[in-house]
Amino acid sequence: MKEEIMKIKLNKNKFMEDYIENLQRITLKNFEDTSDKDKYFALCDTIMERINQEWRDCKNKTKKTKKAYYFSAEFLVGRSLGNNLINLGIYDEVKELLDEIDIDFESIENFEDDAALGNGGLGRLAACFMDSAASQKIDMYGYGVRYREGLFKQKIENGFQVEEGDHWIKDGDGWSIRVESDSKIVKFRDQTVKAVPYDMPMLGFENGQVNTLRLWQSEPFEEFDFSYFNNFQYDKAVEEKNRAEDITRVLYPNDIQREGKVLRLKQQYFFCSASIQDLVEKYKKYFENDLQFENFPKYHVIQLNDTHPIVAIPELIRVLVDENGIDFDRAVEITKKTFAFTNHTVLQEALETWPKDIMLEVCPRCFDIIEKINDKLVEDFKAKGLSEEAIDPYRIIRYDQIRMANLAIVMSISVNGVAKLHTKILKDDTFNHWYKIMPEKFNNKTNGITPRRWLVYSNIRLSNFITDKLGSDDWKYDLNKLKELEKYLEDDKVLEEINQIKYENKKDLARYILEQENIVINPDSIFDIQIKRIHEYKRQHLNILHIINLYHRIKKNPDMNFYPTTFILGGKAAPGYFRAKAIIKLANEVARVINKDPDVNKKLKVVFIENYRVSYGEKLFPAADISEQISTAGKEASGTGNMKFMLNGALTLGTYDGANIEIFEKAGVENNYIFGAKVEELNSIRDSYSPKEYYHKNSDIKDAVDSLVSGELNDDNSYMFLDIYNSLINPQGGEKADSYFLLKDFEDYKKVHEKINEEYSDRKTWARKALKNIANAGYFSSDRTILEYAKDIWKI
Ligand code: GFP
Repeated sequence: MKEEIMKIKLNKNKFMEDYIENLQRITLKNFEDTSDKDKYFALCDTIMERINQEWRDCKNKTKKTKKAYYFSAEFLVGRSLGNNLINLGIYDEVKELLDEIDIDFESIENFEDDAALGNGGLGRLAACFMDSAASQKIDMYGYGVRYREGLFKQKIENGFQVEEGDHWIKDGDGWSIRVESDSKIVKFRDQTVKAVPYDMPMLGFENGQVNTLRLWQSEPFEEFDFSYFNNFQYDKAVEEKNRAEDITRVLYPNDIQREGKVLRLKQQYFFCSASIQDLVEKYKKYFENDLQFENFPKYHVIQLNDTHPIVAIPELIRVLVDENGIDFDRAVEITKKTFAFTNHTVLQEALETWPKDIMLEVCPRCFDIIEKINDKLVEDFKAKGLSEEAIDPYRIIRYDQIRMANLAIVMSISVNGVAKLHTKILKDDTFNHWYKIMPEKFNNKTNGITPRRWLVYSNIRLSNFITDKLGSDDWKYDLNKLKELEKYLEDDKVLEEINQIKYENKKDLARYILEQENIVINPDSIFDIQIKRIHEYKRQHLNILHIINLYHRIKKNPDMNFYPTTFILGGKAAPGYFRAKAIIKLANEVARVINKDPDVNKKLKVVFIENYRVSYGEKLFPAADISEQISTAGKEASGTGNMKFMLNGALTLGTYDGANIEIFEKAGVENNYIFGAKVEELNSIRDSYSPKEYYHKNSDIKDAVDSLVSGELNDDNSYMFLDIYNSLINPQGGEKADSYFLLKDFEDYKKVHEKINEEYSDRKTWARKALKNIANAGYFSSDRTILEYAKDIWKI
């Protein structure tokens, strides 16, 4: 790999000349009069110019080879500037050059809004895969949606989450090229729109490869209706334009009501249809003289990132049959060889189903096609002698609901989970009926993260340390090389350095948190961090309940032996998810009470960071001592934050869940903190579990749970804390009490915290454990994951 490196050569004088010229050209101003924002955009421009030739070469060089297409409704890219410079191998040089003309890189970097085109793990995984595919020279195109508004911006007002729009491209978009000439027409039953592609370059790490992420934007054919306008009907004149633009206006439109559901399916169909048309059109062009659609799967493999893009399956059949005259059965056979499906969760609510009437309203022809596939499936089962009842779990359409996962499983070459345990659960439980009849399709691809963004870029100190200790930066190309760091496990000086790096990172984070949240935190305390989407199964409320009880214990016993700890939480709640919002309010309220209490606030601090996002994560992961990964066993498919923490030398405090298990395997259980019931145990007690028993038997649990309703914590009459209380021990309306087993795991969680608190003071042993984690994080590189997809599934 190293031999192939072709750092984009930086002719420093030319670069600066171009940069200043671009800056003046795009602003029509003299250098002195330009703003920091101008400077940011001019830098994007200059870099885009530099890579343009490589990009075109990559797009054109390999037309007649098999490529992978990653279809995903989410790409949580974050910021691109720093990462692109790292991947081009010119980060330090450009920083220095800017410095010479008094431009502070960090301040202009802050003008880049995160491209938050995703919710969490699934979307961020897609972004890591784009980075890794390019870095491994795998030809992989991403296809998705160019939402005008990304994931909402989270404001915390009086402890409550308030959502604000996130118009991330309002000032421009330095990293996309609008390729008007590749626009497509997408037809819905009631509306026809133009899909315009915006291409973003995905740069390989110092290897000259530039892949493409193509995001589609929905536009009208006419900007406005002249005759309405002329007749003073101004709203009416732009009605069609607004309807077209609504389709890609916002990520995850609220879909509590039917209109929202229709819009969501429209988004899915919109980007899938445009992408499929794009592929088929190009195929016809390149294979003009040798056009056989039977060969389509030889050149294309489409990886479906969860259920959202599954409608691409009937869409390919539609395009083949209706627009290219292929016979239906042949089209089905071709399609079956083209798709592969990744599942990311076993939570039933996330396995999408579409009501028949909604699909008929959005894309009726897709419904016809799905119905035919379903009929054939049912017929085949009947021919094999299966009863109606035995066929039920396999049906794609049942009670007028279209079960998208079933469609994907029937129509794909591969079905994969995203961590060992998750894949096992898919096989043994969620999709067991399918696994029994087509075991060969099922496989595991444990997730990964890109070490470029999550270490080289975001933790420069640690990155330099590793290069220094290993004598080269080969590890950036092959993360398994980190293993060699183990030779320093007994080297006191090196262990001291590890602690020092962490300490410096913690000081940086403390400064940032002071700036952003106006809270003073002590870098000498333990930084215990839980950052992720807020969801009951992720159990942020277990963390908070524990903090409440800890607070009470310190209050009662001020001399208790306790290493000062800062608990940091962050994450967004889905706008319609009341209880997740209650958890945010609770975190903020607990922080308020504790942080203002002079009896404890030297020992205990709690911070709920506002608007957690990729670029905030880049500051948090490098500074963590403890990585909280405390989901109910069996519920977190993989997790990827856990990997980012590990790579940055935090120890995992986690349950036996998702990829935590593999982290423990690689880094050693003794170097992490494991607690809680395993999935087998939870399965065996599910019906008999009584959280009340735990509540009555354990005074700490009672103490924490009661504080939700004792008046000590104020939820401003929102009844949010009562709702959490009820969910745990006093369930309402048929809900099961404590379905995520917080009270069952509480005591164990408390004990493991005590252990951490005690062991942290042995700084040398701690550093050794951190080093063990870093040295064994190589497996969790998304380079490894993407190579597995390429080899096992895509065969490219
Ligand atoms: C989902 C799953 C995670 C998994 C990611 C990526 O992400 O366990 O790591 O997909 O496969 F739940 P979230 O929606 O939880 O962020």
